[in-house]
Amino acid sequence: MFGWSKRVLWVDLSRGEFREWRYPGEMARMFIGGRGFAAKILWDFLEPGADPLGPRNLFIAAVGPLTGLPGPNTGKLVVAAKSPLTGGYGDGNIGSWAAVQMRAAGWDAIVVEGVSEKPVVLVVEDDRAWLEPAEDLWGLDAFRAYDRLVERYGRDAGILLIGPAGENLVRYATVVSMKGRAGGRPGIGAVMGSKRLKAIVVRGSGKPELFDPDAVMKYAVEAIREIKTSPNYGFWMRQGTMFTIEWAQEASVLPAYNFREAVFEGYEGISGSYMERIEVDLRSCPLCVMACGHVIDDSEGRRVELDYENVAMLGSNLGISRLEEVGLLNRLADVYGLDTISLGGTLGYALEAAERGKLELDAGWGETKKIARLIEDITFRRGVGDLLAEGVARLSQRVGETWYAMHVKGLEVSAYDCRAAPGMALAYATSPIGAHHKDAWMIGWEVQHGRTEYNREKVRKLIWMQRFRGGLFETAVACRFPVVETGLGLEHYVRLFQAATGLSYSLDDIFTVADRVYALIRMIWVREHGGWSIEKDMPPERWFRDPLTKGPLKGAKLDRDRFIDMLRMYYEERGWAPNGVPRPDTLRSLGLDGAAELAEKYTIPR
Ligand code: PTT
Repeated sequence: MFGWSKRVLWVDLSRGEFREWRYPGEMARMFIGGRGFAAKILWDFLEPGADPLGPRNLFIAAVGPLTGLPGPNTGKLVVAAKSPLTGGYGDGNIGSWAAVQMRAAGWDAIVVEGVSEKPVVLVVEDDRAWLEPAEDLWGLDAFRAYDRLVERYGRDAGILLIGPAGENLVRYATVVSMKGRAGGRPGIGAVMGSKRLKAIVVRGSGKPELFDPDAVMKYAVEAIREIKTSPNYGFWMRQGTMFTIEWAQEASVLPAYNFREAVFEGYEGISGSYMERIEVDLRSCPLCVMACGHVIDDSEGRRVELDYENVAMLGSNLGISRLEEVGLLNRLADVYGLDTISLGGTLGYALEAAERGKLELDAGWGETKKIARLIEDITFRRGVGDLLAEGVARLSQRVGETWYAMHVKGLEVSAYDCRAAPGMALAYATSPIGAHHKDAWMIGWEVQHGRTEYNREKVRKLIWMQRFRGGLFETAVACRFPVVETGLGLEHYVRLFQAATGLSYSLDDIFTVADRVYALIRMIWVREHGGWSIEKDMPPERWFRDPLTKGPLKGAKLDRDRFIDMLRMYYEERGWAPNGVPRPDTLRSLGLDGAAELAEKYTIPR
């Protein structure tokens, strides 16, 4: 079988045991890799009800058949586990040399279970794997630890690691890579921390076996040429995702003051245009031709890589209008290993609760230095920081006011206000990990094609996005930016997939895999929750309750009944029951017979 090594490295930290699992070819054909493998492994091997921060949870790093190919932008891997933040399925997609090295070492996935007695580094070199003590690294921030690991294992080593937030089990701690790449928003870094796994270091000397290597090279070169000649390429290279600040302000979707408003008076100071003036460097993931890592010096004169989500959630959402100051908060998140989006959502809620007299906090809107101190308190779980380390859902329950806690299923929403964007609200509601934008960036489409409609056209568009963004890119595992930012056609990926694997899958076949993966992930949530109901998929109450009071969309809010109608349409289109559980016949038609048996118990009649 080409395109896959068909080998998973399985590590039990409690026993100090390693084994190679040669999985059946059927698994590759049905789930492709990345998120698909993570879902399949969690479904088959995770003990239902396992404590996400206990020994039975499984940490998974998985590549796909496109990972590490000559291009375009294939230096990516998926990290996944049962999430300590949401209690459901959690994953993230991270740019890392570890992705390229895993393929060179011939592992399609690494699964880690158990808990080590002492902090360790898992070292993988081709076929061999072993543990090394990491007491000297434990407690170090992610950048210092990264430098030490590079000294020890070499510049070309693939390294995934955690910062102190992961060690201290902050529920939205991420996995970090390459000083400024972070992935696994729903606390996948905390899962590593709970296992006392400070880092994974991978090196390989081989090459993935491909069906037609010449065709792979030819298609990769063609795709790269098309990206570089796209009309948007020049602007993209200048601003990357940071162009979105000005766009979001204009479209009235930029989160401000914990999503109280969707325009921000100080947006110019945190914009992509301002960034262009102070930029000092540009960084990228391995094998990337679209470098999105725009680097500035923060207010303390230290280098930091910026992205729209980080800047909106730690900038306008907290009332901060100086990019260098936002950069400081962004850098703290990177060195401590905290997810910027969940951090911004949790801090935003805390500032608002404090303003309302419901929480004692020594910080207010725009007070960067005090907020920076709070971020340290969160990381080390000191004082009120310990409560904020639990994420916004738990925090809001403790405070006793939940309607302005901006999350879905416990995952804080990314940086798009949805009062006048029901399609984007539906994207958050139905994302397989909680409120994240990666599976469907409906907001761009809605701003162009109509914001007020709640209709089936939007539902279908959303599912199409989920199929290619959350399906193709998260299972075959490559960066989606070439398609979504420069308009590269999806057919490039189908050709690459065919040339790499020898399987004659069409785009529709890949979309069927995507549907299978979505249904299985939903069944993981159903199994963990002991059933499902439509309320669990609802967006934050604030968007239904508090209209915007400023900007061109003043007065806008979501309509609950019409939103519920649209959510039901979504279930229908996916072949799921009105309570959001996939129907047994849908699951069987996707080859998920085991999941169908469980669904019999929880599904409700049409
Ligand atoms: C992603 C989420 C995003 S989405 C951003 S900015 W973005 C935030 N980045 C963080 C960061 O930085 N530091 C930090 N401490 N926390 C952060 N949390 C946030 O995490 C990222 C790029 C980006 S930048 C995006 S959209 C695209 N995402 C892709 C994806 O999800 N899948 C895919 N196949 N291709 C993608 N390409 C793009 O990659 P999560 P990264 Mg990310 C500093 O991790 O959990 O998926 O959440 O990983 O390597 O930094 O690449 O405007």
